[in-house]
Amino acid sequence: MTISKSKLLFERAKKVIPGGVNSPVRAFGAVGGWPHFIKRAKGARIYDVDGNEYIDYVGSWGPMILGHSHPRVLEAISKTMVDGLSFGAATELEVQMAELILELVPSIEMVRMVNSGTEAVMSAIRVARGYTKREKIIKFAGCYHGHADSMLVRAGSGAMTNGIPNSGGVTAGAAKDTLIARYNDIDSVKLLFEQNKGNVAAVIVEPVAANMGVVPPEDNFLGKLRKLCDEEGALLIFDEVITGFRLAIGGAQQYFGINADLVTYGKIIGGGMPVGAYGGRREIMECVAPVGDVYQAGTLSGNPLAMSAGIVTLKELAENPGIFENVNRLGHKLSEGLKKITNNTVKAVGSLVCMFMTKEEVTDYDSAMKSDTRQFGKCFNYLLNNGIYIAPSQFEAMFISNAHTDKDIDETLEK
Ligand code: KE4
Repeated sequence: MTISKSKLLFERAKKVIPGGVNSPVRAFGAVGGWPHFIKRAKGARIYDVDGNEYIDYVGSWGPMILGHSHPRVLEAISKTMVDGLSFGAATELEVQMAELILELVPSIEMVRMVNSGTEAVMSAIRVARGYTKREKIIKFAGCYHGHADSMLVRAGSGAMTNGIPNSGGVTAGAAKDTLIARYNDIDSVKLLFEQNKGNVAAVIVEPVAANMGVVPPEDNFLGKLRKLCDEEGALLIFDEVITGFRLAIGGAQQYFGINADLVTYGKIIGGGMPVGAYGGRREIMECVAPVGDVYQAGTLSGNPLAMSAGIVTLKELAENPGIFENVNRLGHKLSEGLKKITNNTVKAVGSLVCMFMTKEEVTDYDSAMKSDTRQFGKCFNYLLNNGIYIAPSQFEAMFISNAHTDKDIDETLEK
């Protein structure tokens, strides 16, 4: 396997981009070596600049549930682009996207498009505070909700991977209204509510924690959060940037049968283009400017090109419910196969899979942190050198797409 072009590109990149990457976890810092620069992708496979081919279990961190370069998505983009890329003005495509999301997710009565999951989360938090007139937000250690200041407190994903769960540059003032609970521990949430009586605007949760590895909710954790928020007059925010339109067409709300007050989206709803969204009940969303006084804006929000890619992605999923059965079945096949060949802890929910380098149970940040990240690095590089591309971090998920086949899973397990 030749990787000389990637190494040269990485040396060039480090001179002009911090760490040579536009998102930290891509730098392979946690696994050693250097990032393999990707040239193209098709279906479940990616190809680096040295011509190496990999079965791709990152899928751009979730968006590529249909597989890379899906013909219907490419066709939609090519048809839209000839009429212009972005106008900064209202377009029919934005209305179509909003109507489609409302059709697919009954709990949502209004939705606003933004350009990333981070924007969706920071906007939803602002709306929750504006609607409730309260200040505090409860999040969970190890959950990652993008890089807005107030969310970089005990954050997961790259923050956890790079050992900076509490980021530099985030002031005490920015973080003081963020309260940290333990995932799967409802008592830790109750305590925070008691200590901040009447001042918790919202609880934000990944319905399936997928940024500390994959950690499923247990013992009706989400149902208990729903009940507690109702009792305390706080909003429940499901951060479905990963789970949205992945676990089911209605996302985690459908999969677990629990409705949140606000939901954030990203990844899949852009079909690979930069798109985020947040939505919820009309009475809450009408707090958002220009109707209400909660300001949020964006130059490229709802731009036609991204909308066209997102719309056909959601339509493809809605018109082919067998996609969810297939990706969830393949996720089960992979996780059960991993359990047979290793006595490490393996967790999976639908098409999200993670093998932890620990034999102990993993239910939250502290137990996930017991994973042997050096061992993970060895596993990562062995797989990479054998044509399997997983996230360069123990604290991420393996994402399965509809382009993956049983043969891909068998090939992966045989490595
Ligand atoms: P973006 O701003 O990266 O589009 O979305 C932030 C975000 C919000 N909420 C959840 C649950 C997320 O998982 C994310 C982003 N996910 C990571 C991967 N775990 C993005 C990859 C990266 O940061 O490079």
